[in-house]
Amino acid sequence: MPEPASLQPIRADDGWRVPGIANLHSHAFQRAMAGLAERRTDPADSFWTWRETMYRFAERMTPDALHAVAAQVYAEMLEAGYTRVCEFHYVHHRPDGNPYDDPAEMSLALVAAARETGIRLTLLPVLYMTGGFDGRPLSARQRRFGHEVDAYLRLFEALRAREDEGLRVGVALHSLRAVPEAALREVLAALPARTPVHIHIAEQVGEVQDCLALRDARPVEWLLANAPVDAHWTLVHATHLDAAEVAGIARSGAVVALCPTTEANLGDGLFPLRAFLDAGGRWGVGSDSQISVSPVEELRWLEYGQRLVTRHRNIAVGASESVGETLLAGVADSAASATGFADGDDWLLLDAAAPILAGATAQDLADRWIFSGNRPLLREVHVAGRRVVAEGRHLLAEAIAADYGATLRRLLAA
Ligand code: NGQ
Ligand code: ZN
Repeated sequence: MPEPASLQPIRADDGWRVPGIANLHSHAFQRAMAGLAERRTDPADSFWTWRETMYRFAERMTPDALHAVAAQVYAEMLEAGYTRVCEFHYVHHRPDGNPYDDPAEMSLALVAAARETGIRLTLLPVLYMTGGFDGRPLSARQRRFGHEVDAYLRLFEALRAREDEGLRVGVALHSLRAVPEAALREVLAALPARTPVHIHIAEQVGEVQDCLALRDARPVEWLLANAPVDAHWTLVHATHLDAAEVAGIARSGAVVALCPTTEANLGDGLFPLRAFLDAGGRWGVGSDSQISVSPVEELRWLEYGQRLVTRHRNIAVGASESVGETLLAGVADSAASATGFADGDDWLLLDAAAPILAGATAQDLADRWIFSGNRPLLREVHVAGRRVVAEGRHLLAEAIAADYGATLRRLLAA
């Protein structure tokens, strides 16, 4: 694995230079429903009732709409300091479940949006086959997500043929709920070495219970015993872990993708961060449902969640006593293996003239950036030698927002 770019912030004439941040988990289309699932639909609202609302939004997505929504959210990601994004993409087919003439059409809408905005895209077409651990068929609303293994591998290969300096293609298994054991083995056996593999795992207590009932093991326990989990794997929301699972993930070298704002929004539960750090575990963050598109907010809440339950301060520390430095080192360390992109020369320029950074030094910059204020401090963002954000704004922000606005009004009227 290549060495990560230097983490030391560099003071330049016009600001502080820091490395770009990898977004390890995104469902771009969910940007269109951010803030629109905050009304009670049931006295016992939960992740599962939210999911029904989410499915209704997914149903409205067309290739053009997905392109407009993804361009908006990718531009927002760049403005916030994410320079690579892992897109966990499962809205593949027409709403009735039939493939588009080109089965890659929805995927290509995401590729086009990434290219326009300049973000590096790790596209993870999702394998989604069943509606639960019991193998029940997909519901009507899930049908546009589904593939048989052969068709899935054809999609994967077609996308992989397009890889270039801005695009990597990996594999996503939606979850153990959605991918039967035989299919999991068949897909893994067909992959080229070093393909990034991502999976949703153990986000909800309900899925831990179902997995125990049907497979006699907890999801992470089952996965570690039945799949060749290594540093190319990313376990998304490994929220519910026992001590053996914490140690097992750390030993495997896999990365855990944590999405603290989404996990809070959906009422998932709290990841055992301190135990995982003690075990030497690797982790990164993701914007997931896009209710927040800000690595600063994800990192802040990763730490704050721990403070609230332990009633202590400064939990995420390691080689450094600084929480900000430890958090930024964590996301930098996992980025290359989770995204498949070497740590390149992507960098951010923080506004040295911002009052929040008055008198800053290389030693306190990370803590000030992550733990104070609400105004984005980014002036510029550079990806692969191209400046894509200037004075805090994506260079195409206006046109992209106009297209997004028109698209959203259409979607909401439908
Ligand atoms: C998703 N999102 O695929 O968008 C999931 C919800 C599921 C998160 N897990 C659906 N945050 O897990 O079945
Ligand atoms: Zn997800």
